[in-house]
Amino acid sequence: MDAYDLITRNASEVVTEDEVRALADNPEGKRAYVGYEPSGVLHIGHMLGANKLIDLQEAGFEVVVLLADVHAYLNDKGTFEEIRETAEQMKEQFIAYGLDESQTEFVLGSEFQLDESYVLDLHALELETTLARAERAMAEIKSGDSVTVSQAVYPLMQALDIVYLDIDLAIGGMEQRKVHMLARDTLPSINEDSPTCLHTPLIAELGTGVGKMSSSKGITISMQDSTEDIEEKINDAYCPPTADPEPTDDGEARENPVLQIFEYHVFPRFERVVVERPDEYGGNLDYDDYESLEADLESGELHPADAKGALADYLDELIAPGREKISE
Ligand code: IYR
Repeated sequence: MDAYDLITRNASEVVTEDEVRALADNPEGKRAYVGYEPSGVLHIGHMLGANKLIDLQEAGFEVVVLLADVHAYLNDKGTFEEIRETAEQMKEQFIAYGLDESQTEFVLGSEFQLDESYVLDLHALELETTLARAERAMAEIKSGDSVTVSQAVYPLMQALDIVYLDIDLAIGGMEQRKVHMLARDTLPSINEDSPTCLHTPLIAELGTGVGKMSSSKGITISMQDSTEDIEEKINDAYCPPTADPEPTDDGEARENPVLQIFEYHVFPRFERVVVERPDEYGGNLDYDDYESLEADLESGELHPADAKGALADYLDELIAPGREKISE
């Protein structure tokens, strides 16, 4: 796989493609980052971001994980002490998940976001940004119903982080895209370049395939789950024999979360995927890419129940090292 394909594999969008091509031409020493509000337990969304960082390390990037303690505080996620403690747990789980400690820089937001120059640049961005724009950027990130002043400051700080961490490529889930668009539009006002961005997909809600999986509602998969929890959740998941399910009767779009987890979580981390089946049901199936597994599910060669059984096993293998860290 060439550098551009590795950088962009499984991405929902890149902004812009030309800018990413320029980075792919010479990725050595380039810096990419993703930021998270610290939470004690890594969930499947964090793991998806980590998979992208692993791709980028392989392509030659330096990788930074921002543990956004000040952002979590501004988004009403707890006291500073609580947030700091969960930041440390989160870092350990990222390492257990496979982000090599010697190749990954973990930074706490408060290490640089309280410096005078950062705060003055932040005020300069505040002057350039309407409340309505900041509010729109936060639509898929904010906790609570109304938007507080702290949550309007939040996306501007996220924009500045890109400058202060000297980032060439900003990574985030699709829910971060409006913050990144705000960053692209406003950073030139303080004489900084518009950042290049890459957005990772969101997995569909596990039980229904309607809407997106979220840590705040519905079912999610996290490093807290036992082997049995994972088996149960995947067994109950929505998995029609197609990657492109029909919309609901109410016209809502549906996706297949089981196939998405194979595509975005399993195949990037395992070279081969074996679906075990007794001989009387045709024996084991062996895949070395996602597309052939999808094709077999669609043709009926692979039964959804067998696909789910294999998915639970592979997910469990990915989660087990982080789970052990939690119980320490
Ligand atoms: N908005 C992210 C947290 C975050 C990400 C980055 I990239 C930052 O520079 C700062 C904060 C979230 O929703 O978790």
